Amino acid sequence: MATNEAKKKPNAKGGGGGGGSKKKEVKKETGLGLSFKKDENFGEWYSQVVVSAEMIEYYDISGCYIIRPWAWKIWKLMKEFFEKEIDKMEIEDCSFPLFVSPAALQRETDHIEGFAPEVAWVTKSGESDLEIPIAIRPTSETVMYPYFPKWIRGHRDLPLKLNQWNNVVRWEFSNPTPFIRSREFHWQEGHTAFASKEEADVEVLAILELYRRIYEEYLAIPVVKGKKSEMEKFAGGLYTTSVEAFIPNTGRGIQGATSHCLGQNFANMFDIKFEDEKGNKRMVWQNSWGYSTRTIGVMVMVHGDDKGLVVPPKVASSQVVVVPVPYKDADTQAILDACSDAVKTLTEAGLRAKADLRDNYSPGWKYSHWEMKGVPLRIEIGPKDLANNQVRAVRRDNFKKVDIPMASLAEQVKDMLDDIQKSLFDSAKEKRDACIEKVATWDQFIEALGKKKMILAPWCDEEEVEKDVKTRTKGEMGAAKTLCSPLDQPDIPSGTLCFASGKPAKKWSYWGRSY
Ligand code: 87F
Repeated sequence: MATNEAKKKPNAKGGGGGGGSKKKEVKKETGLGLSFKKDENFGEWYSQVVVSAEMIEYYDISGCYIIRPWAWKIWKLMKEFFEKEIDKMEIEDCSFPLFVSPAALQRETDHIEGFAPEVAWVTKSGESDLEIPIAIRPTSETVMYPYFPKWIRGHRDLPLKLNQWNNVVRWEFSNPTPFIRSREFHWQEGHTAFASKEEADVEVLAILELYRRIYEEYLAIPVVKGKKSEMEKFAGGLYTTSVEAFIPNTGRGIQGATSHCLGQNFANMFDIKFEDEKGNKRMVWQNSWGYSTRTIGVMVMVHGDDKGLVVPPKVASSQVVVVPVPYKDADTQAILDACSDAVKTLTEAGLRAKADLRDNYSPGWKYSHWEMKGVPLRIEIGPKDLANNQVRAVRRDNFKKVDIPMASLAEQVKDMLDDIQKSLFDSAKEKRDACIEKVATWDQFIEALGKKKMILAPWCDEEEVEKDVKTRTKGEMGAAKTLCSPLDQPDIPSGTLCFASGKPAKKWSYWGRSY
């Protein structure tokens, strides 16, 4: 992806609306079109879409972005779902500080070592140096766990299940991309402690299932649930599970969210123990899990097209936009009223609908504008529609047009939105599945990698081999690595050999380049 930040500041509006002058100037030419095509220049296309759709504004610090209401609402809708679900699991929200003391941060040495270059520090207040610099949280294990021993004494204090919605800072050096890789990002981080490994194991998968549902049911993006290799797992934990999405245009996998079983590593380091029923002191079992605003970026990449963003109805800020189409001698007021009535009907039916009644933009301009913003359904009302007591609905996903009688507006729009949600998922899945290739040998692997595939291969599960694959595939496009071993494992006939080492294969694993 191109890195020239200055280039990524397209003027989305292409001129103003002409308000203010005496004679009303109606904007006809949209000037809204994208100048890059998704299939031709994916990186530039992405940068342009997020700005033109009014999701992102670039900021004067590299890797930091303003998230505008159009994108934040998507985040909010996902959050509402997730909050309800974790509430059922009796996980409680809380808020820990943004800052970490160096002492706390460095108590956990195993995993922090590799991450150290990404930690940002506050070293000054005003002109004076701080006596002890303080770190800004990159994640909150070391912020939270020092306090767990205060709250966990006996088995009755368990499980402890906390979650926080916050922002974290990781000083990324490579290729910042809005939503996908930013220096500050928003997420939820869950941190839980149990008396037994069994309870922790159950929760890891329950949370992973919620992440799958966010992607598949809300964002209409197919994902693979899987386990990370020893090399790719969170080094501080016991094992890591993830949901993995795939971007067909770039041929790259992308980690969608992670749910870790931390085992007793942190418990040992932070001395988090409890007295069991028999009076024995035991270490707790811990999990941590998170999904971030990266979800939104994956949505843009998977569904967007050459006309801009495409938002699945379940996460769309506005699911329906109603546009009046008043011809010259038409009864404009009656058309505007019909638009307001339609919005009222839809809103009362629980849908998110808006009318665009601005008189300084032409209908054509509005069509392009809302297409760019990815509104799932557009409703047009003109004189003929008014006379026939109907509206014209146009789908954003396939531009199909349907006339709907006013009398059944809400029901039919609901059905159409459900259908759009479903077909976005189906078409994304079809494209993703077409990118999956099962291979048996190294030659097949290299060939599939050249074709930007997500590769399913039998693997001996040895770290040395994984390292070897990385070295052997190094190049301009980045090395291939394991994305995950799917939880849902195909049969592995006896005698199957590892594609890379020729040793007996232990499991199927997805491989590919990744974000
Ligand atoms: C960067 C700097 C310092 C990732 C980092 O995945 C520390 C870290 O610990 C770090 N980048 N990680 C791993 C985060 C693990 C875990 N934390 C809670 C999650 C989900 C939410």
